[in-house]
Amino acid sequence: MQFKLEATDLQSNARAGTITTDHGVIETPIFMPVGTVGTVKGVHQRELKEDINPDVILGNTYHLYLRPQMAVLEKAGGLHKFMNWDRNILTDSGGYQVYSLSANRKIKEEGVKFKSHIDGSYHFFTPENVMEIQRTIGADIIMAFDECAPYPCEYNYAKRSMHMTHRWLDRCIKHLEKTPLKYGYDQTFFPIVQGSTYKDLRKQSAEYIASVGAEGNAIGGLSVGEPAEEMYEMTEIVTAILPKEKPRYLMGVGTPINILENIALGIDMFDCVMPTRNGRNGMLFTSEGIINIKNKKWEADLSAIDPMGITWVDTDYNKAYLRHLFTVNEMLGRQIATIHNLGFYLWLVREARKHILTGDFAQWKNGMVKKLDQRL
Ligand code: PRF
Repeated sequence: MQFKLEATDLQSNARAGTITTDHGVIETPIFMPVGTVGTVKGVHQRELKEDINPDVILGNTYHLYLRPQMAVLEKAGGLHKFMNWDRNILTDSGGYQVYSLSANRKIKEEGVKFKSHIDGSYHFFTPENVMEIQRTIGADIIMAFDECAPYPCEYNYAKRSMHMTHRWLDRCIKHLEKTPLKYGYDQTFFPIVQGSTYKDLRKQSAEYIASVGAEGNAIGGLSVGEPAEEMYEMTEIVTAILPKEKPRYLMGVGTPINILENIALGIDMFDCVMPTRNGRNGMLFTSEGIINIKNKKWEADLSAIDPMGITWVDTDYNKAYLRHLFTVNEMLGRQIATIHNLGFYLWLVREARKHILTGDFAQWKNGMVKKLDQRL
């Protein structure tokens, strides 16, 4: 993997760059659509490519390990071939889903024993087997196995958890070194900063993560219920320490405003279920503000979904029609909303990139944040 820093904003820490892997170039800042279980829910790969056009999507170790399981992915030659996606994929390690999804889990130094949310069967994740699973899935960027501490979190728990995440990181690195690549293209490993909302822990974790010298770095444990100001404060502490010449990925963030504010703090990569999940529930992020399309207010409103027309669905369909599809519970409604929202998120980060390159990012961002906050 290669990261090239193209520009840094003068009034903020925003950066524009490119990440190049064996599956192509990723222009940063980037938003990565979430394709948890081998599909960006509700969107064909062809639509994803042609209409939304992201350079990279996300997959999930936890989900893919449970279904379709590794034997199938190995037989297919990896997730890219299995799902017919020839651009970049990043896989999360399961170090988050295992805490948020499994019915019960026991975290020990050795690893995490958990109960599948699908059939109740028991499984054990360790830093070692999670690296092997990610080799088999075959994503271009793979993540360390970490513990995402809950919020709020007692200082002593957060500290112990952070140190365990660091020890797990050492085990991930050691095991990866002796686990060969499977499919003839490279994989890049990103470690994850933790430390909850404690400044000293965040600083300590960022220093440790920076010291291992990985090709890119991630920040976890944020956007888990803490106020946005606290998240920004933690991002700022961590980005001051992580090396400038490597990409920085803020995991699971966030709203359009969260994304812009964190770009200003020096983050290059984001992912979040918000555009897809909230879209399926009728929440649209538009150039005019946030819309709940299920609201009666839109019953006879024949205006375009979003007059700015980022993707074709925005102007091919009107608000009343989309509301109707949601009212009668037709799946096309959820598909249209998903394409719209992903188109909007990708537009937003591309605009940010453009403004970083032209040098007026901070000004543009401040104007945009005001608009994004409106509810229609
Ligand atoms: N760790 C991992 N994945 C994550 C997170 C984390 O802390 C978060 C927190 N927002 C989202 N996804 N491995």
